[in-house]
Amino acid sequence: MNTRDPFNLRSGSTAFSILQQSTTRAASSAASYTRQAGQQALEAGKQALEDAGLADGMSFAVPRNVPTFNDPQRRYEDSVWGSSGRSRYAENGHGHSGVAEKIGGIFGDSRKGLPMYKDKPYNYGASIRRPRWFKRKRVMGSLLLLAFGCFYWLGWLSPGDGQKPKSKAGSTWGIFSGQEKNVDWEERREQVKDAFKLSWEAYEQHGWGYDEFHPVSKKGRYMATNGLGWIIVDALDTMMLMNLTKELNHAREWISTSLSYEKDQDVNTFETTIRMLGGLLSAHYLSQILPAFEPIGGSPDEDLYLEKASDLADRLLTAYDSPSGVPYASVNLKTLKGIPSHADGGASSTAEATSLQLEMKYLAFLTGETHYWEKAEKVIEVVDNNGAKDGLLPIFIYADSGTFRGNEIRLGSRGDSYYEYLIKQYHQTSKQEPIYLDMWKEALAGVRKHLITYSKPSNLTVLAERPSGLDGHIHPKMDHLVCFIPGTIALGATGGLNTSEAKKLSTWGAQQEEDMELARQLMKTCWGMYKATATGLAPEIAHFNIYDPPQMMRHGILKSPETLDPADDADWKQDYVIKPADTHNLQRPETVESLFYMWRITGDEMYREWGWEMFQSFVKYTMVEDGGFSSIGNVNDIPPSSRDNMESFWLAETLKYFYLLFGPNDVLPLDEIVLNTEAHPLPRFDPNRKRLSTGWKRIPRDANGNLIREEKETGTHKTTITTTKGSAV
Ligand code: DMJ
Repeated sequence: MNTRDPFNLRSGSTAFSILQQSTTRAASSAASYTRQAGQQALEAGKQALEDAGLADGMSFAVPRNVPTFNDPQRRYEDSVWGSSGRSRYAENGHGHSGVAEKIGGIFGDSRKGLPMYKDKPYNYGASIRRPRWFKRKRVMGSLLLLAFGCFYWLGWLSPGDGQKPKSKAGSTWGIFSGQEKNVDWEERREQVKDAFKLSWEAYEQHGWGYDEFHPVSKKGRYMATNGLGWIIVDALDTMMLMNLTKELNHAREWISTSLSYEKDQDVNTFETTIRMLGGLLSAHYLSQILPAFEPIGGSPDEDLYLEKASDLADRLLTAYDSPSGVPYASVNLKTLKGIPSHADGGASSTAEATSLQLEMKYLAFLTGETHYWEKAEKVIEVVDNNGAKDGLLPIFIYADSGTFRGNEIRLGSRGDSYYEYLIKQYHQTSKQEPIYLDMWKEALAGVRKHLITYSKPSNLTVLAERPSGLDGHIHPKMDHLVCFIPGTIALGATGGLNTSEAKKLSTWGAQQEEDMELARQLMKTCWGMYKATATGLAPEIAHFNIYDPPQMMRHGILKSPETLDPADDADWKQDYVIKPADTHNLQRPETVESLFYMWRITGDEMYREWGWEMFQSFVKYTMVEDGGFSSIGNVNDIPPSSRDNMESFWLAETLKYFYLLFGPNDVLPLDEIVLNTEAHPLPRFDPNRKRLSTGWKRIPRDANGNLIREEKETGTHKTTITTTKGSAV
């Protein structure tokens, strides 16, 4: 039985009311916090200026001493994340952590006295490199400190006096935004951490080592003898970001002593790659750049994460040994044999076959082993050589022939992450592989042309499906899975920069503006999937009422309401149709994932507020009373029935994205990393440093998008191969 109850679920009050109270508390304390923090910033700023010999002539005197707090956890966070350190309230609610102390971590030696992680530096040169955002901390710290002091001096950080904030929420950017609206985002972020801790504690207590966890029945299940680390490995990097050292040590010990991939077990090639390989690689990456997790030499398993990753990747790579190079759906970890899918005529899912590249390419970069790179990129070449029209791919592909099965097109299940990995591959290799940008642009243009339609009566933007190919009818359905797309479109438009920076680039233009608008509209539709239900949680799938004939985006853009009216009888709710089979919620991450990108990229605080509403709904309706969180059966039932299952992506993705959404923007800057499709952060790198480069070229297309192949016999004569035909609608 869990004893911790941060959301006070067991007190008789609802979690929601407790959250409301804590929100109010946080808001009222924000005023005194900002005043005190501003004062401390000035003190620290003066100290810094004095240290630099610049403070002569300042007309005011401030005490040189600032409060000191000795909690090691707080010292760690303050120093690791620099400007990102949250305010740490003392037990009695007073005595906020000094900004100066946080900034001390930037200026001073942050390593002393840190909780050390028993590992050693990994000696592949590239991986030891600190990312730019880490190196920039001192400079950023100085600038932020001065800016903070100035804002305080100008009275902009004085919400306690009842004055309105001086700038609009929509234009906010960075650490001050929450304070302007009296919202303590750090407090909210801390609540996400509490939700993670509750989930983890329940798992540790009742499901430790199991790959599945059922928090209501308090049981677990192995997917293979003694487990594959499905939940533990997937959660590693979230624990690192949250600095949960005790929990992380336990996980690491289990990986070191209990995890073996030498198992006569069939596993799904894609899921094992994105969750396990991705989880190990990101744990390796973060352990290189976060001081508290930096490896220390000498222990027998000093390169634990990377060794496990290489071992696993070698096994997974045998799935690619098909006649075409497209991986089989599954692979046996011991016999090293690829296994065709038992369904779908043996075809692999297209998304699954094409969302393995970020992981394999990073491993190739780390180890210098080019075969990881070559096998993964070969898949994309084979897929692209099918010449799918307008960059939109059928959702099944045969591993034996490398050709598509059927012509069903969607960006939901089985289609989704193919598109995501196009733009992310371009970013991962620091824009050295324009081929993937080309493919991304083609696909996004295809989406606009064939898949974007409008709902009625409110003209919400819908990314629909084409179950019979581009010539067939449009099916106005969106899996929740599609909701990764607003964030990915925004990421593609700005490269991960916020729009104010991206707009200064020569590459910015009308297309990027249009892309951002499409991202905003789709974000609203995904948000509506939550707002339209009784619990405030999205169903697994939403259908839409659309016009007859469908109003396609290519016929003209329709205007929708700026905001979604929360009233029960609001018109826009008629646009959504939730079918009985689709009412469950698996605590999926895609919408909060997109909110995170949209917040970082636009700086519009509305996206954070939407995320906060969502988070409260998750707490209210998916928390299990005596421990953990579970997916639910029906988003329109109050209270909803529990499905008694906690997916690993709840820890790996959903809570991580909430945590990042409510946290500071300098943690994992989007222009320096890529997140794999399971939310595992990997660094961007220059492939030339390891002599890695794109090993293929696209077959040219004619004006209609058909492949132009050169006939081998003559070597000169060109033949147009007509591929899938255009759309009829
Ligand atoms: C995750 O495993 C990944 O995000 C994947 O791309 C899609 N499905 C789940 C989450 O919904």
